[in-house]
Amino acid sequence: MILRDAVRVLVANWDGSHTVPSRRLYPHQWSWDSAFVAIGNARWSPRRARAELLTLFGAQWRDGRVPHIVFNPAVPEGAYFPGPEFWEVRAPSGTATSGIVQPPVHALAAWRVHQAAPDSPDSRAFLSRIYPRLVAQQQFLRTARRSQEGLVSIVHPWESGMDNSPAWDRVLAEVEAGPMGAVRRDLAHVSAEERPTDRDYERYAALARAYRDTGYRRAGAFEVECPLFNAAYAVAEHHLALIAERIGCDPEPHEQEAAAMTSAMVEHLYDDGLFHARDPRSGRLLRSHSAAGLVPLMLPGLPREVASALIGSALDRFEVKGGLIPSFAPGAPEFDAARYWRGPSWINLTWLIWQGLRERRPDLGALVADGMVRAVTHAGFREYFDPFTLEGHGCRDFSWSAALVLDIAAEHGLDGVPAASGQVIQEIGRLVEGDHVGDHVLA
Ligand code: 2M8
Repeated sequence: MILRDAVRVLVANWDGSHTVPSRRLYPHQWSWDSAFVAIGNARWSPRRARAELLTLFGAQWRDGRVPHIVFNPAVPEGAYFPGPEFWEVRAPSGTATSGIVQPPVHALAAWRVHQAAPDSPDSRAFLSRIYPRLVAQQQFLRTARRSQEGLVSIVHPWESGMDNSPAWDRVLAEVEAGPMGAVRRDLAHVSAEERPTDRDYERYAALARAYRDTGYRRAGAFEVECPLFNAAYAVAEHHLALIAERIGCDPEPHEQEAAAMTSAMVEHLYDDGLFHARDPRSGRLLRSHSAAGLVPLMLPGLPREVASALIGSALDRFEVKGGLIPSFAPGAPEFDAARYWRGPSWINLTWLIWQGLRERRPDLGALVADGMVRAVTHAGFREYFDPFTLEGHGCRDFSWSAALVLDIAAEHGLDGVPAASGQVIQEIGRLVEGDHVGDHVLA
């Protein structure tokens, strides 16, 4: 049964205080993966979900940045490239980390984790503990990454989470690719046709090295304002407002910040039915057909006509009626149904767009929720899926695919049975494993 199997994947990928995205391909803790994992774990073990986020924020830097990878010292250097020796940096806690970030979906996750057990004193204490850290995470982006137009930029394709999206091709083509200086570990686990090319990897390594050599301060050849990243930032402010209210702080500044970001996005990133990335240096829009451009549907303050146009694009350009949302529009020449972020459907990206769709178009929301469940039922908890055949790609037993299905089951139901929610998942969690985890992190 799908829910039991999902919990099993999450239990198998748990490392005592956090969850690895995949045992073999990604053997450390990743930033936005942990947020999605916490959203799913909250459904059967709020305790474990709280530990997941607190472990990640335990590696937060003094400037507020939350590194995109927190390295597990027990895992050998050669297990993942680029590992700690490449990044050459430690968090104040002493833990080795990377020096770049990922989309800030963590305030949303923290609120969901709280909502799973809203009356528990542990849950309230968790909110009070994590709130200042989430605020510092946003503060880092405002201080280090904000342009005059009020948008925040990313300095590496890995920061987008959608690493080799065709949306980055033009900017990446300008990056001088030196030798990688290491052996790629990913190809030992996943077929080369489903991963970025060597050329991509050389450029990723060159960009990360250049940023590292400025002390992780100055952007190099890659600096873009990504619609997914900026939408995540605004959504974070909305959730910080909810959290602030709950713990007796002032929600108003967060609401204002969310509204300001929403307006800046509409003014500078929106064009003709889709949000696009922008080059902050030239002010030019980097038009593409990336599904990142649909993620702003999550913004509650989006003007109605913009939301309707996005839904139109979801239907026409992304063929959302099929149930799964491709990461890149199938009609575009760069579309590739099997290669990493160049076309396949990902559960986390589809889930984010689903958040915006289900409020505005419950019929499409239901279709997409069923689509995600159908994909994992057909192919297992794969990393990504062919949007049309549902064939699974990338690694197996992938954490966020498992976690978010638990959330979908709780919110939407499974096989048209809404009662799949709540208690059933908790019961399965209890059967699969006891809840005595992460005590050292929560203490
Ligand atoms: C992928 O990215 C990493 C680099 O961060 C990689 O390819 O090695 C992306 O899908 C990213 O979004 C994700 O967080 C990470 C771990 O699942 O894997």
